[in-house]
Amino acid sequence: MKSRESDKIFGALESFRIEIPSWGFANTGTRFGKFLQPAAATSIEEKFSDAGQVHLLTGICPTLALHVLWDFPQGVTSTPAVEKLASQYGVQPGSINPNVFEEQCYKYGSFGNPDKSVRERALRHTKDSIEIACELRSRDISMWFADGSNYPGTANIRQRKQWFVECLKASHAELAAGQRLLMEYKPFEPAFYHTDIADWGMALLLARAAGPQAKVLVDTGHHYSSQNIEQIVAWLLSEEMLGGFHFNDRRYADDDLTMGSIDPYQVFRIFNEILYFEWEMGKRADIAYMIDQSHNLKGKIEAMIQTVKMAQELYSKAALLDHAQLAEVQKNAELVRAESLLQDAFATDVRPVIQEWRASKGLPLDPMEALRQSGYLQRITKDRAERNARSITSYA
Ligand SMILES: [Mn+2]
Repeated sequence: MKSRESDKIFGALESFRIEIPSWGFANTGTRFGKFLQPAAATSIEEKFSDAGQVHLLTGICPTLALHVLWDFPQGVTSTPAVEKLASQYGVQPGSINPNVFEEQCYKYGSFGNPDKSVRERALRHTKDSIEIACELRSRDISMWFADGSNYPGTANIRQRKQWFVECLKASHAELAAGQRLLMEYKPFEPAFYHTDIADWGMALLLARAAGPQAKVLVDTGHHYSSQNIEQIVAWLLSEEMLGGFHFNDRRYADDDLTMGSIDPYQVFRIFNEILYFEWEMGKRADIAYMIDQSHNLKGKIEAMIQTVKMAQELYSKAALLDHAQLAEVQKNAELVRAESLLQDAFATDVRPVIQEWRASKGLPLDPMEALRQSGYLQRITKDRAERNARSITSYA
């Protein structure tokens, strides 16, 4: 590889960071059941410890996304303990994820629930979550709603939209300066007739209604099959409304498979749109790159390192593209040359340069191998196996 290309990759890697989720280290499963893993994390301390390993070995995961219901059992009073764990394990609290979908009261929705007292409860939880974020100096509050309905005629869709606007405005009013409210969308599941925030257009309208610190979050698994996600990304960028990503891959629906495991070219095309935008505007796009995956079958820490490596490779490939040249051939409608620029960058093996970058940072050349050699997996398997085996789980 030419040194100019290596320089491009080094430049891109210098600032590329990706956030990992606390729930990615816990025992989770499908709706049919969980396969328990002996090394899974069952406490917030174990989640921080595992995330600390991923950051130690990759050097690019300094923050951990936290889930209010699962990681803050005592709400805001749990924050000093979380702060202590953050400094102990060298990973800072990242985005704060409220949970308004799990409790019994949310059977018919949260911000869209026809019962005012339930909407108020969901709003109170969101405000508490924002307070937690303030205490922890977390910037992003990441909102995902399971709200929707299963049968035609059972929900007043327009009324629910209005309730969402009201609750989101009230949530936005609690944000500190610099904080952001990220609005995630999803076409279906758990609701199977209508979902209140079903696509990027609805998320965009609601974000605009909520206030200037609200942006859209794109979860790559939350689209219909064959949807052109990079086009959505390009539109949100041009509207200055792209706040962040939840990366994962899919074959059928919201499968939460490992990023790039099914269609790495799609992730490359998304990164390309972002880097093309940044080149054209001469500034960085303010985007939170996050992973939203929780593996049921793969080893959790290994799966996370595999994902982070993949993200770094696909981002590096996109960074190779010569955007001045791309703009030129697009202008001249040189179709094959334009497409080939993408294909050539995608086909380039960037792994040797990434290894050089890791060496320059004193990081292990192969983080996966380093994990296997470290003895960490053996140690946590031994320490946690008994507790995990006792965790009984059943679908019905
Ligand atoms: Mn998500």
